[in-house]
Amino acid sequence: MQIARSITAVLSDPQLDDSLRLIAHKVFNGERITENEGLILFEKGELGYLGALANYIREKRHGNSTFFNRNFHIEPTNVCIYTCKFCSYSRLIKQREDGWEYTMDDMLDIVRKYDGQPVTEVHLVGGVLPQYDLDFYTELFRRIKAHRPELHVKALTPVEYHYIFKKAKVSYEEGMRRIAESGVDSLPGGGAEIFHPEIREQIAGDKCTGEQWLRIHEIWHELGKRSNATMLYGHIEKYEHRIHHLEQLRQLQDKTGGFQTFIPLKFRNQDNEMSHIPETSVIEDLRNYAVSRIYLDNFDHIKAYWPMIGRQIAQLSLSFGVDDIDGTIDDTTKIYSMAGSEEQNPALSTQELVNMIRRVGRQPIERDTLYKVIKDYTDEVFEEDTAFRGYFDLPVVTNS
Ligand code: V47
Ligand code: SF4
Repeated sequence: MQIARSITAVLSDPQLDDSLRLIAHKVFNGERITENEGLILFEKGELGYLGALANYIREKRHGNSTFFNRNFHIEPTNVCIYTCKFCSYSRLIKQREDGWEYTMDDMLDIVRKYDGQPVTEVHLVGGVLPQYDLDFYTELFRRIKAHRPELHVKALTPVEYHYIFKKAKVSYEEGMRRIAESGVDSLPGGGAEIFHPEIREQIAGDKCTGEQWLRIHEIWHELGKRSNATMLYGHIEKYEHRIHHLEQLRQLQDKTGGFQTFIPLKFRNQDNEMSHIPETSVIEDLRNYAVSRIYLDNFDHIKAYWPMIGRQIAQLSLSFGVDDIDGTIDDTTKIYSMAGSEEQNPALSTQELVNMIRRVGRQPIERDTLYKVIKDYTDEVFEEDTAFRGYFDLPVVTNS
């Protein structure tokens, strides 16, 4: 299913710029594009052109399949020793009475709340505080696994790992080995922001560097484990910084093959120190998904994270290179509602996710975190589903 042009229509367009035609030929032939060509795509590629190329790759890899999972988040705290300028969620230690700080029992209670429910993944990430150290987290992961061994634990980013390993005086290698032993199954993609030091310094200067982020993922991959990667875009970075970021990821993926999914994260500007910067347009968001799909030829999946981008753009993105829209979430994350996302209480039932995917002509597939297919919902009929009628678009069900 295509919203716009096909790659063959693009290739036969007599008006097409020569450099864009060359790139389209490369994509059609399955060849890798260079950094300079990536930059050309960002600078000159209009939406229809980029969509045609990205959709060609997406359908070659996955056909119409569109992946989602059943998950929930645990955010241990929103108090943080760091001061990232884009963060709407965190509170400084001196304002800690405005935030929350869960104990280990609080977090185990959240896990227990899902007993008997068919969730497959817990995504655990939050602020950085001294009491959440290596011993605390390894104990927490062990106890989660002891309670529910089959629940996939996707936890913490190099931002936390760098901090807790330094505090425990262990090397990254030793630290990641202990983390794997304690039950963490995979790493989420957070904390990547923008790797380029000139930009990172200005927006997230006091936390781990881009190089450290990449090194921790590399060590994790060497242990035979998988992880995701993100990029925070649409603030003070330029296209060249986005390409630099994508290039670092592509190089590491060539080396290890350990990344599963790339998740572009649109900067949301409510209540943070960068609120004066306007947010990107929907067209720029779709262009960014498309260039990411084209550039990262060694990544299997591109994800649109619906609590951040909103359900409707997530649906549109499925024609611009995206094949995954994350999961049910169950209103367990505050990062994006506090930053101004239209999704103020993010929660979707399986039925709602399935219908979102069907309404844009794609096939809904429930996956586990490692992309093993749990269920193909293509022909599923929901008894209570009175809303869905073929491919007509309907107002998205809201949970407010
Ligand atoms: O690293 C914080 C971002 C990330 C804002 O791996 C913001 O499956 C936009 O990484 N505007 C954490 N973004 C979330 C994350 C993630 C989300 C969903 C799925 C996965 C996965 C990973 O959120 C942070 C930061 O880049 N963030 N504040 C903001 N105002
Ligand atoms: Fe802390 Fe993460 Fe917010 Fe940065 S983005 S201030 S590390 S919670």
